[in-house]
Amino acid sequence: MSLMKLKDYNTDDTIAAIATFPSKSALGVIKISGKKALNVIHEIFLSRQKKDIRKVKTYTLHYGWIVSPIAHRPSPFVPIDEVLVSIMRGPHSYTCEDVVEISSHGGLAVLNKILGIILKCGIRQALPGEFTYRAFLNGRLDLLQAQSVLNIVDAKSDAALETSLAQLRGKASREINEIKEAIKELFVITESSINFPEDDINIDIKGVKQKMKTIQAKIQNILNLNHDAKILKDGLRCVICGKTNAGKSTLFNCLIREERVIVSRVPGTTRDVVEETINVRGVPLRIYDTAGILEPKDLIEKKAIEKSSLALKEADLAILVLDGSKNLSKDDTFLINKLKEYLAENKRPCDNGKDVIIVINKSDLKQKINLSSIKDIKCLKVHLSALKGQGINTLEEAIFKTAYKNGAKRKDLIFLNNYQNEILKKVLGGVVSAEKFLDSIRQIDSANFSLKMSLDNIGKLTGEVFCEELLESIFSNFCIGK
Ligand SMILES: Nc1nc2c(ncn2[C@@H]2O[C@H](COP(=O)(O)OP(=O)(O)OP(=O)(O)O)[C@@H](O)[C@H]2O)c(=O)[nH]1
Ligand SMILES: [Mg+2]
Repeated sequence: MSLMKLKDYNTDDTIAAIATFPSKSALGVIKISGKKALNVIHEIFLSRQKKDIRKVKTYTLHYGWIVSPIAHRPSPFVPIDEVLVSIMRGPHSYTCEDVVEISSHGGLAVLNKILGIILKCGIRQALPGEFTYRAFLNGRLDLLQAQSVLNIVDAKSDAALETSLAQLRGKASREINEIKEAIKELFVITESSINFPEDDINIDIKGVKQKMKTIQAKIQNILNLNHDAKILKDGLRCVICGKTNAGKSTLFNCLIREERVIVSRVPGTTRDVVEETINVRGVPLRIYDTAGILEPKDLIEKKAIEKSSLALKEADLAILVLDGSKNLSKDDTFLINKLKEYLAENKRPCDNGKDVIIVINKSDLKQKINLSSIKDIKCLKVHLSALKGQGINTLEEAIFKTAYKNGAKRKDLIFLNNYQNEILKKVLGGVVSAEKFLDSIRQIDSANFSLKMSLDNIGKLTGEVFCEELLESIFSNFCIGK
């Protein structure tokens, strides 16, 4: 989809678009919005009851024919299609402008012909998301609600739909606004102290810091909710990694309940990264089997390592498979250290990084593995036998717990796009720094500045602060006609 530029969304124009999927279907809908909407429909519509469509009441439905514009109309007229026209006058319409919807027969030819006639009357074809953009500009929706409109159209499951509808009804907006008000209150407190000499500053630092902690927790909660919502929408990318012969492919087959990939005693069996999508207790899991080779002997192995590393890098969840019947090798240690690095990165404030589960496989054999070096890794550890299928339930439970940080209560989830998520992390970052600055009263102006940045960023989320990139990131992903 092409990325639209905001400057192309000229709000003075009247716009029109086919709103339904233009293919063989019973009905099709064309929408027109803007100042000229009623005049245009007057030009091209013949009401069966000979009404002047410009004068009818709002929220009314009219039967008749689409015909050539008055100036070019042959007599007797030639109908282009038999239609129903609905009239919704601004400001009580989707865009808050005058809106006309034409319900015609479905099908590419009919819809294109009607749209063509409308465009001939000096109306512009709408750009992606332009109707919703106008609804936003005219104050009917805020940006979080606009994003939810996109998610409703995109929803592929009941759960995703339920979440998006809650957001459209303003759930996320209310939470973000509460956070904004709380930050504003602290901003005002710090602002009032900036120009005073240190000794005269009389604010309850402990109380303010406590409030900052509460705000941080609330923002982190929204980031977590978005993390879960993303999983619900796009699935969780889960990579099985581990040295050769650890039993990755056996585990992969076991989880997908199919002999999908080759398993063998020969080290280096798997070369290509293989992907399957499964459902683990309601978690849509995109699961990847990877190669265990770490030192390439030829070009193919080199490629295999590259592909596996990339898959691991992009994963939301890494399952490290260790062979419990053997001592840890240097390959195991290499991978353990790599995952430790990932987990350390997660500790940065506001990060929703990679999760890790460690599987100690081959529990049906005598166990020789020394677990002391993984004792301090904070993640779930599961003993199982992929060969016998013993312990797979425990692993599935661990996947569910790790995936849904909030237990996947659908109606509580919040969908943000990547750009919104990044901005919310900046809001959090600002409050975290402000709190640190307050360790010293001398730095109260820095704390105040950090809060100002947080306020600016949260304003971008609600749409009060203009942010072109954010608007484009939302509206350019819409389809034309919405
Ligand atoms: N006893 C026992 N053997 C297992 C278990 N899981 C895997 N194996 C055996 O271990 C060997 C290697 O298994 P794979 O699943 O191919 O191992 P892999 O990690 O995919 O290996 P590469 O693809 O070479 O990286 C095979 O002979 C499997 O049958 C297990 O739980 N118990
Ligand atoms: Mg394999």
